[in-house]
Amino acid sequence: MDNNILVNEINRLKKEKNACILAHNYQVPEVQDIADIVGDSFTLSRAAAKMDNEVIVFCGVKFMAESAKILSPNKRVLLPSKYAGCPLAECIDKDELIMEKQKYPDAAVVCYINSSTEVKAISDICCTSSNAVKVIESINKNKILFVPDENLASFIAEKVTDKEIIPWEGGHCITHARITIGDVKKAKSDHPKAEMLVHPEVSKVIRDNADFVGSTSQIINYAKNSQNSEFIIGTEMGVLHKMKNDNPKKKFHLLSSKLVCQNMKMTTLKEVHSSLLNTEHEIFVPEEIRLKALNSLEKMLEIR
Ligand code: CIZ
Repeated sequence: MDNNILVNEINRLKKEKNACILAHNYQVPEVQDIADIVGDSFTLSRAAAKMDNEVIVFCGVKFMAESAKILSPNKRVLLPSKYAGCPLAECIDKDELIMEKQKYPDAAVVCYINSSTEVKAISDICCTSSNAVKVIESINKNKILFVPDENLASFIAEKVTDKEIIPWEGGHCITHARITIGDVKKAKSDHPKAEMLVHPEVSKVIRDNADFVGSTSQIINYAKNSQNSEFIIGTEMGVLHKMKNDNPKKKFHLLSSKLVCQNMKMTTLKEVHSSLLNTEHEIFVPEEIRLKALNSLEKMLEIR
């Protein structure tokens, strides 16, 4: 089936099944284009909780679809590509977190949304890259065990100086970790007038060379509101689609051609179509774990 036919079929099936499509900012352009909402995991989690469709097709990776299911247990949540996982979310499991918690019994436990449902279930509160600083500031303990992204942990530690942030060592996003200082030097020398905008999942040395550090949505908004007309973008290439659409007169350069997340690219129009047609691949979360993970997600959603 060619793409036009697939798009028509997807739209027909959406109506027939009372479904909505949510797509992460890192999805391929054609999947972003058929989505009802495109955003970061914070925006999409909130949207999933509010939508009254019976079916949510979550174009992203597994932990995102699971978060939608945790927040919307009565809806069918479908992940079009069943192999779309997140290596960062797999950096720590429940047993490792239990052991880490025993080392720091007086610390509050904050998990990044890029974590498994089991890890969310034994954390005090969850956060995303757009609200991490606010979430940490809201906690009335001075010691925070932060899992699993150590780069985001070090970014937060620079912003919230009155708390001790204990990172989970070795936890990082393999896509953002590919960027080297050599990539930064090359991009800056190729585009000397450009502002460099990066995600907090990059390492400190890259972050220290940036003009702005933020989540995907914050990077997209920054570029829209900036007076500058040229940008070097240090996050997964999927964000460029919206940025270019929103700002046809501005120029965007990917910091490195290595900024491609293979897991995010697994979802194609074909998978979305097949997911809607055959109800593939439905996400299930055992109720007992769901309720515990819900607690950490809801606490996050209460923070403005
Ligand atoms: O929070 C998210 O959705 C991720 C993984 C990145 C971002 O900044 O949007």
